[in-house]
Amino acid sequence: MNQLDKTLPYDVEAVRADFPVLSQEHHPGVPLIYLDNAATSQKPLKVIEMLDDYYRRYNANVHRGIHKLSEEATAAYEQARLKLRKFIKARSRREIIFTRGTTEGINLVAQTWGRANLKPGDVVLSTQMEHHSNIVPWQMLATEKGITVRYVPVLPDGTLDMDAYAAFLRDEPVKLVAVTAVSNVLGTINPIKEMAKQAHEAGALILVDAAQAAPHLPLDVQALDVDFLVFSGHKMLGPTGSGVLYGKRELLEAMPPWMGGGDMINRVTLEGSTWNELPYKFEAGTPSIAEMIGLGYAVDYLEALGMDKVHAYERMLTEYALERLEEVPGLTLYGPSADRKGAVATFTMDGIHAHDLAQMLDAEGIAVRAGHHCAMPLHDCFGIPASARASFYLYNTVAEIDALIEGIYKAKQAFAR
Ligand code: C6P
Repeated sequence: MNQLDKTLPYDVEAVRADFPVLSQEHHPGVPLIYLDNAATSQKPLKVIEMLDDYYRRYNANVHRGIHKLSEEATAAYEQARLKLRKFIKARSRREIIFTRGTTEGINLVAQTWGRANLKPGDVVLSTQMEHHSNIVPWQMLATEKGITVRYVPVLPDGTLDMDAYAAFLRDEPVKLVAVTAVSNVLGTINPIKEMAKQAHEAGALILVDAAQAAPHLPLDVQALDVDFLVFSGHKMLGPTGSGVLYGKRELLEAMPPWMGGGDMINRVTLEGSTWNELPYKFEAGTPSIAEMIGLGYAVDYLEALGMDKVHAYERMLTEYALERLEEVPGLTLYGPSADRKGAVATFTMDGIHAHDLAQMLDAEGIAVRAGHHCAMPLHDCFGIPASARASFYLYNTVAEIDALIEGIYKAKQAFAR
């Protein structure tokens, strides 16, 4: 075993035993090495069992019934909200809006806050490293409202051009900064606290896409002083269809609702309707009940390990992976050094298309992602159509990274023939 294993902050083998999928064979006789965690994470047994228990024992709609089953489901659902509040250190449970994921959270802010507050000529300041879900909703709003979307450039080292950021805030009527905390391609950890401070000094609000941050780093929305923050449950051990929009209470109170329907109203007459209190004003219809309770269990799991430890462990893994990848002739890495990035290694190989590489790695049992990773403008910046991405999580090991490197060498040999 590698010398890194001596300094592990937790027992990785014990953690791996909690994830049934990790012990399966990917192909007959070939174990699974799952390195596509930025796309979605695997789920621990506790979350899987919780879903089973919910549907077997207390499946019911929430906030509606007065029967015991509905009360039990409602209590578990609202308990999950309290766990999520604590996880990101929000002031109040009313600031935690349950969504189906990051994409829905950003669209909610665009369609409510954006529609109500932006006027022709206003600027939404995004960045070149955003996932499409933090670009397209603003472009859609630009068409509708006559606003402009501008983008902070990415420097060759994979960090944001902070001089350009300051200049945009100084020279343009920026009303909202929409930025990712961690790039899903470069892994870059952006200086969110500083960016929030600068945005506020310029009179703008800030929305943070924490899809790649919440699973990996401790988050404190009060210390960061961000206005909105969104993330997806499925990337942090939780079920698909679960997610959170955090918003400062005074902003959420002032925003009109988005979708209309059950649960989000106070009173409905044929002449008009009034709205429910937070957070329900933004949760129309039957929500993802089992999924949100499952996300609460996922948060329990993460907190039991400790987000500081998760981050420390992943940093070790990423450092090791980058070191090993740098040694591979013909391989180009994208993004900053391990001390400034999340658990992502994105690369291209001379003479091998990313898709071919991913396919050859799959034959070795290694799951990585290839393509533009829903970040086409970022790939345009680097002048590449596609890249391969290995992304790590709390259950990956140094041995798995060694297998990845071996797999890459094998693919190189095959293509050299
Ligand atoms: N990135 C990836 O492989 P949803 O699909 O709503 O759960 O998350 C969207 C999203 C938003 N922002 C960032 C930074 C993201 O990484 C993602 C999802 C996955 O990189 C799937 S495209």
